[in-house]
Order: sequence, then structure tokens, then C-alpha cells
Amino acid sequence: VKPWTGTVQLIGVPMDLGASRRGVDMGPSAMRLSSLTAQLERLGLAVQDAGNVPVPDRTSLANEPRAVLDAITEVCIDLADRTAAAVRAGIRPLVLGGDHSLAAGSVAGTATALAERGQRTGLIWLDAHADLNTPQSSLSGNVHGMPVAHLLGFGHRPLRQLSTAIPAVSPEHLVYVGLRDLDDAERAMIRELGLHAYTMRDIDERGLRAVMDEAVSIATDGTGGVHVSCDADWVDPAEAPGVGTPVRGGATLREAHLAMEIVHDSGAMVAMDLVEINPILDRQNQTAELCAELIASAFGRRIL
Ligand code: 6HN
Ligand code: MN
Ligand code: MN
Ligand code: MN
Repeated sequence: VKPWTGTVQLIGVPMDLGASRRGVDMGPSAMRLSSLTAQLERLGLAVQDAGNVPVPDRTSLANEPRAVLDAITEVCIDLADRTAAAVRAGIRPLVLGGDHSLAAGSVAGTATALAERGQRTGLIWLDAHADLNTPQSSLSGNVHGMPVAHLLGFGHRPLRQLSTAIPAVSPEHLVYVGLRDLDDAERAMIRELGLHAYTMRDIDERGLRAVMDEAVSIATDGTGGVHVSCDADWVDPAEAPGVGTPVRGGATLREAHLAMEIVHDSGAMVAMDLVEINPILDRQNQTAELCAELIASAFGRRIL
């Protein structure tokens, strides 16, 4: 295990180019207005706020899929550089979204930094969705449904080549937890690639502890560390209403905390994304506040 400096770097990505519903670009502000920094500091961590990655305004782009893909790719190039620099320095990046397309950049950055040490990257994807579409397979055209495909080396060439390690993540080092809303093409791809995928049914039947223990061992087997990409919609919308694409039947508050606690106990988390918070759909910032508490659990908060 790498000796981490005890510093966490907040990187905001106020991007909603990858989603059809507006509003997730305000996620980083909502997170900064939550108790996030105070909670991390209470854990004895130093918090550096690196500000936001510049994101072009939606209205400034040509209204065509290629222009949107290219704009997202530019943001992801910048984010990958910043994420890699932090990981290289022994600082853990905490990327605040923004729509989930940003993970094509953040995870690529982690993969670049670990590749410099001769290591591969484990990826735990906490989400109701698999985000495994390509521009060809997508039914919605929304790029936030595509980051995992690009990290595995499929899709739009510039967006799948952001890491010096290509693909950024090998299929056997990826593990999904919390899936409950898949497109047919995604289901087929999960089968074809033999991806490790734990659905809500697995959590119902086997319990979160067993599922998460396996997820950690898959993501740490043969890797130098784990990037945890958390879509706020993996939590049940009763607890987390402020998300762009809510799906009933998600993780409970306690399951979500336990998952984060198990991530912390693994000692393997090198970077984290917290994405898809939509303040427009939220109630009094409760989703951002919940996410701040979950992040604190992932970084070592304990009840006793
Ligand atoms: N997310 N599979 C759907 C699509 O449009 O491709 C939903 C994607 C949701 C993406 O929540 O990050
Ligand atoms: Mn999702
Ligand atoms: Mn393996
Ligand atoms: Mn997602």
C-alpha cells in the first residue's frame, strides 16, 4: 500500500453536457455548500480545493452529437491530467460532478498514474446504470451513459485514449455494484465481456457485506489501487431525490454507508468520483449532504 499524504483534493467538474436533463452542472456547488470539507477535516485529513475544471456552456456548442462528444473529451483530457497529477503526488482526488461522462477522464488519470508504477487500476462502479453504451449502441445519445465503455477501450476514439494505459481498465478489474436499469446492448456487453456485475437482486439475496467483500477482492486482485466511481443514483431515490436519472429500488442509507466503510477498510481507494447530483431536483440540499456523509465513510469516518 502506497503511503498516502493524508491529503484529499477536491476537483469540481460542473458539466451537464452528457445528460439530457439540465442541472447536474450545479453539483460541485451543492457539494461545496454541504458539510463535506468539515467532515473530511474532522477525520484529520487535509482538504485542498483545486477549484473547477472549465466546462464550455451548452449553448455555445453546435447542436450535434459530435460537437458534444468533442467538448466532453476536452474536459476529460483536462480532468485526466489533474487526477493523474494528484495520484502521482500521493494525494487522493475527490472528483465532484457533474454528469458521469467525466469518469472517462478521472479514471483514465488514475490509470495513467498507476501505470507509471507498472500497475493496473481496479474500478468499483456504484450505480443504478452500467454506463456501458457506445455512441453506436446508445438509445438516448447521452454521453453519461457511455464512460465505462470508453474506459474499457470501446467507442469514440479520442475519448477512449485518454490514458497512457489502454484500455484504462481491463474488464476483469471492473466491478459493478447496485445495477437495476440496463439497456439491452449493455446486458449483452456484460455477458460478452464476462464483466463482474452485482445487481440489486444480488444485494437483496446475499446482503451488501458479501457483495462488497467480493467487489473489493475483484478490484484489488492484480491492481495497484481502486478508483471508486459513485453515481448518486445508486442510492434509493427516497434518500437521494436530487439525481438526474432516479430509479426506484436502490441501496438503502445503511447499505450505502456500509459499502463506503468496506471501501475504506480495504485501504485500496486511490481516487473517488461523486457524480450526478442535481440540485434542481433536490430538497434543501439533502442529496449533497447525504453524499458528503457517504464520502466521509469512504475516507474513514466511524461511529465508534
Ligand atoms: N447515468 N442507459 C441510459 C442511457 O441513456 O444510456 C441511462 C444512462 C444513465 C447514466 O446515470 O450516469
Ligand atoms: Mn446512474
Ligand atoms: Mn481477477
Ligand atoms: Mn452513472
